Amino acid sequence: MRDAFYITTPIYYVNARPHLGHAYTTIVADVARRFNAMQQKQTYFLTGTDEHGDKIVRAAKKENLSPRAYVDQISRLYQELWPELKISNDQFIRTTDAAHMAVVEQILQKIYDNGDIYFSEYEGLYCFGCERFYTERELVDGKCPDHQTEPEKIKESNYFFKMSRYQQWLIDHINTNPDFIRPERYRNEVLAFLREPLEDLCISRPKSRLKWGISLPFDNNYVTYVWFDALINYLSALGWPDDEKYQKFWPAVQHVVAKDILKPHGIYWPIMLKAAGIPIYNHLNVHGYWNVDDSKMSKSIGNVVDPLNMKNVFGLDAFRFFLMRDMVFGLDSSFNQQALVQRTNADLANDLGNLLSRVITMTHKYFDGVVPQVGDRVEEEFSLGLEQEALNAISMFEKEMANFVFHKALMAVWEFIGKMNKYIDVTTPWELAKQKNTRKQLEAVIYNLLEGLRVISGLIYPVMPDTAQKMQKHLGLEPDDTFYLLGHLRNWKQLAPGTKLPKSISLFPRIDPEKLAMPKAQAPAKGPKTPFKPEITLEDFSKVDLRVGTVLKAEAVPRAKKLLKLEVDVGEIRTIVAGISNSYAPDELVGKQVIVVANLKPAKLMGVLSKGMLLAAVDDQGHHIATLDKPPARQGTILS
Ligand code: ME8
Repeated sequence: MRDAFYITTPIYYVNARPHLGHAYTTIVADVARRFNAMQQKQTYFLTGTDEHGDKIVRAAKKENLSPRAYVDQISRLYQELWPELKISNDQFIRTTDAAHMAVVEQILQKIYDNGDIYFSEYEGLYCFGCERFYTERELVDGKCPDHQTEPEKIKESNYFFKMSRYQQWLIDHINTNPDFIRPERYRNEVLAFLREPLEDLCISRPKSRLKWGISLPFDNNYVTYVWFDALINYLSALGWPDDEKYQKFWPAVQHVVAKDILKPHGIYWPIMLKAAGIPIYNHLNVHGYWNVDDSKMSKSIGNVVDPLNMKNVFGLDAFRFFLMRDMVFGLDSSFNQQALVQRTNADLANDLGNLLSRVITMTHKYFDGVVPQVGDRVEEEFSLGLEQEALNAISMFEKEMANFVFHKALMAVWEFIGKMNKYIDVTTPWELAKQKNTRKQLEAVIYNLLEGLRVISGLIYPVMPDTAQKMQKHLGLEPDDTFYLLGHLRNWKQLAPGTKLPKSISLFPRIDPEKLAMPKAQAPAKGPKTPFKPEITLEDFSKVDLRVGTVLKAEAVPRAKKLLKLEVDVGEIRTIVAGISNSYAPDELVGKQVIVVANLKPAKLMGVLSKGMLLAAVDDQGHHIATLDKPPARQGTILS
């Protein structure tokens, strides 16, 4: 039986549109799947969306949609994006799928029956953004480290999962399986966390507070905590416990996640599996964060990278290559378009593209575009170890890919590309072509180069599937999946002499950074457009007093969910209350120049008198404050 390989991405929350970070993780999983298929494993690839919980209910409310309609809308964006990025997932799971919900109930019941779930009253610090309780120790300056907001103290009766019972078991499991969590820095992080006593996990939410979730099978007054529900997707997708898929692919599973969700995957999940008597997953592969131009990607900064834009501007394979080549898996990386242009021009247009076009052009020039015959003796003499170099590159590539060290796997391929160029320089085919008696040598050299290109086309396949296929066609091969098998790539002399090759084309045209049309804005959100309002005259418009202001102070309005109280200098100091705290932390606003409607009739909001209003755009990502193209401008300047 062929070895099995099952790869998963996180199931993404449907409270935001897909961005660069989601695309990266999903491309990593796709590359890993394709690579494992090259090793002739039987593969299964799962991705999907996480659709329950408070966060989703709040996002739906903001859009004036029912949770159901809202999750359908955003989940669709993910489902439509993946084929555009050539993601080869076998399944797209949604936590609102009936089959998934049934499995969550079964597993909860199993753990409950085993005595690992108990009912208790609990008072603790709850972060509504994270939908979880925090311990004092986990807070930074008394605030949630992710949301920079102070958690609220709440008291509730809830169901708890006895994680503490399995703490020593998990430590032992990690110690005896050193690459269970990789790279090592994240394994160490989990072990460091496990040095402190593990608290039991609250796995329920009372329906009085949250209805949008999976009911606990043993108490209908509660829904399941969203993480307990979400993690089980990895099992429910395979039809646990009886389906053939489950038998085949579990526990040959590898999860891919970023560092933000290390704890649920590195601690809750293995303990949940252990408590339910289910074998533990093979590996947790954890990557770092993509920042953009060295800042955290954020809606409020407006630097969120849309993967479809990147595909449209740079081409899909250049985008995929850049992500895999530039990020050291496990560390943070900075995304910027100049680096993408440089990488594309140097590695793809120059190194790879030129090599292909050079060799194909020579084949046309010296052999009318036909793969030459090779004899045995001269071939030996003129091989100069190229076949061995190819084998070395394949071995290095295989080792690094298997360990998720993608940048090094690609470096091995590019080292071989360098060797190919050197081979051309040393054998000087143009000199061999000048003399009749070196025809046999010329045949051997061109044949070897074409073979080297065949190996390269196979090795780039997981990262750049389209380019691999284009290269195959140029080598006179019919696109065929068996072509990528590592076993085939290791066999030299696969190209059939006599095959007529198509004329060369440029694989990757050089990008001129000057001429690049970078889209500034994201693609407009799908969904119903707001109709335009009735016409007004200039006179009507001139009644609105729009002023430039600078935010001097910002703070949350106590007990208000969305309101921030701002002090804004518009030539005089005004207090303005704005409903934007879902999109902006107070600190982000201080110092910003904003546009203020200065003559709006004052209004009291949650006891605070607001004298004016900020202009902001609102879409499904939240608020985007209108500001000046070239700040600073003088406070109080009139806009016209
Ligand atoms: O956490 N750089 O969903 P989520 C790299 N629903 N990767 C990034 C990234 C960035 N800047 N931003 C996001 C959830 N990601 C849960 C998961 S799984 C059972 C439940 C990627 O939508 C990365 O993979 O917040 C990260 O772990 C994931 O998106 C978080 O996605």
